[in-house]
Amino acid sequence: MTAEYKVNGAVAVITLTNPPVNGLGHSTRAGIVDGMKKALADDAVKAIVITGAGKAFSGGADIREFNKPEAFAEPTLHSVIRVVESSEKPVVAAIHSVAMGGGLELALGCHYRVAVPGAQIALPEVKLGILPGAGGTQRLPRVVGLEMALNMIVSGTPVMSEKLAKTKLFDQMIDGDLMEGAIAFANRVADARPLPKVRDIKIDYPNYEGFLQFSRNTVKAMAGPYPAPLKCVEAVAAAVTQKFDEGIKTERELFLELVQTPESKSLRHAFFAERAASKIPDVPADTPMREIKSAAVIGAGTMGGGIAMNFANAGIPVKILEMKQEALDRGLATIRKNYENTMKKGKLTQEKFDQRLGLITSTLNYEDIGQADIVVEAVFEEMGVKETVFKRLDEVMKPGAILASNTSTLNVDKIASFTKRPQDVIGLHFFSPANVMRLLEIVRGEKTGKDVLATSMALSKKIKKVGVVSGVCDGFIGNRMIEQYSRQAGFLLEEGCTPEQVDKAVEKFGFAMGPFRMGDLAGNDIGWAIRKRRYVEKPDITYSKTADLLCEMGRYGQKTSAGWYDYKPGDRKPYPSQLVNDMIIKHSADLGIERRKISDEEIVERLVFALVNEGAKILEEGIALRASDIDMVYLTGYGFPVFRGGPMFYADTVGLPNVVMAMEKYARGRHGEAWKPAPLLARLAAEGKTFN
Ligand code: 3H9
Repeated sequence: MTAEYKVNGAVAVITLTNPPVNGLGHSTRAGIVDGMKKALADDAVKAIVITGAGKAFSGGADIREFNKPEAFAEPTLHSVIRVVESSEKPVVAAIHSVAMGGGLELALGCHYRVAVPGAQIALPEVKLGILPGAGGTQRLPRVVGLEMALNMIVSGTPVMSEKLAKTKLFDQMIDGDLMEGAIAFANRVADARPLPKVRDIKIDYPNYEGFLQFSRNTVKAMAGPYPAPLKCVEAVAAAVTQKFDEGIKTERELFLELVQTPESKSLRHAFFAERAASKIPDVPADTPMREIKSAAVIGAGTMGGGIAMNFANAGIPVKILEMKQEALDRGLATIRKNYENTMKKGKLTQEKFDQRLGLITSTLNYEDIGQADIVVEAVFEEMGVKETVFKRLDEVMKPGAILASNTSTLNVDKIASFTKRPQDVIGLHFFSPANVMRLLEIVRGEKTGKDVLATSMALSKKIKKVGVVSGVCDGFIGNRMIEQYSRQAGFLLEEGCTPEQVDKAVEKFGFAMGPFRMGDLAGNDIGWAIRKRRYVEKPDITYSKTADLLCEMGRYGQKTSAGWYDYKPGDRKPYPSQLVNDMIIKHSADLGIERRKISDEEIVERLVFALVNEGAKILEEGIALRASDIDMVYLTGYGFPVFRGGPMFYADTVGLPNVVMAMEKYARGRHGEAWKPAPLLARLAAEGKTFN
């Protein structure tokens, strides 16, 4: 059992011992009940304290048990809370670090709660697409009030314990040693009777109907495709409109409804995928790491500037190197402006602004960056340019420095071969805008040292990115897949779609942005340069020529105020372009294609299944370690809808045989060769299996 029982004078202490965060899995639940039984049977015990070992009071239900029979095995969390609440001896929750979800619900079932300042208090279930299912929606409003509870439950955001010190949630804040304080408190209340129960507190909120209606309207407008937030409001409403036991029943019904929704399954998948991504099978957690106390960035362009901001935001001093003073000044001015904008939005204090800018210095001289622990190159995407830079870095960087390239497509092994220390070279592929996007593709070269990989992984966490490891291939995980998606988008134009129709269909599916709006934002000339390279290197790959024709018209996107769409000066809103649509129609005619009406369903299937098929190849080749890593790349770097869990998870939900069937249908159309199912996909579909 993962709970420990000890007696300290007249006080029994039950300590949850289920690392990493004392999730309330079956063996922990059983351990609590066991401890309660011992304490109740021991006449010398007058009061009971429940606490958590290590870095949490409790992070809530053990999410590793979700979808497993243990989750529903007795004692359930409900039963545990019933035992605690109905105990004849007072039970005190001693809270530190984290009390979340089921952990907070357990504490709310105790007669008293004491806490240290700085503990994170939350009911974050909504973030997993569910709601608190062990009484949280009924008990929290009774102690912190209707409004505060509703906010906490609908947003899932943690509140620091000291902010709740004056509410009925806590009976005492403890400044010194928590256990000493908790045991002293327990001794003090040992004889107090009757024992207070949160369930007996009356919620006092005149005109609660008006407030609840207002909340329903606001939450409905903000929830988008997610069903959980509105159900949270319904559950909290039951705390005011129904008797306690009825409210618990309502909460239970809503909880069970939500657990089954595809949105919740996707959110839970994303939660695990994010944590799984940091695990590299042959790089154990105890791999020695290099110290990163300073950084350098080569290139003060959009990418270089964004990367430098990441280091500064994490408190790591960073030096930016450029070739010309002009470029350096421009880059630094952009960084300053970005921080100023954040400050204007109230998200950065003047002090932090000064501190961050103070951490960013600049130079025109390679010798000045030699002592940095890590250098990230963000120069022009061309092997010759990379060669010059890496040869120079090899000369100036101190031994043991990590040499990283921000390349988005080029061969990292080749880049490493320009140095005499390939073990120190790694790809760190940031996504634009680099100071905002959460994804960091960590490209492991053939000779990359395990310590360099482990350090890069830890660094990604430090700079608040989701690091996903990719092997070396053209485009790595994300861009190699997006190429297939973009190819289909181009073919759709030739066959009958407009850019607007494709974008709308994909955005309705949930993508943050369709492929053509995305192209205009990123710059259509980037894809053009890549295709020109492909025409030489891989002449048998076919692309629609529409994108080349667009670039030949000088329509590179927002930066030229014209791309797939028209733009007005100073306005990022896309307006459908007659000129572009005429170009597309003429191109279809030149190819002898009779344009047809294409359904949104076909658009989405062709774009998303093209991602899935390439993802399957990437997985089989070992470029990605696991299907969920591919999902993470798309959720955090490419705006794939989180409520669909990522392309591979989505394919699993659609059913792989159905995906293959759709592909066979498209294989009978134009460019049918693109639709040959990847061997792994075909095999899993035939065996009735899934990617994840
Ligand atoms: C619930 O309670 C339902 C009930 O209402 C109803 C029941 C009937 N269980 O995030 P980190 C692991 S729903 C098991 O990197 P941090 C995590 O996988 C639950 N494991 O650390 C990782 O493992 P590994 C509601 C969990 O310090 C390790 O802990 N609760 C759980 O940045 C470290 O995680 C939540 O939604 C868990 N509940 O943040 C809480 N939580 O090292 C979600 C985490 O092997 N959790 N792990 O990769 C969090 O928000 C953060 O993890 C937390 C720690 C703040 C706790």
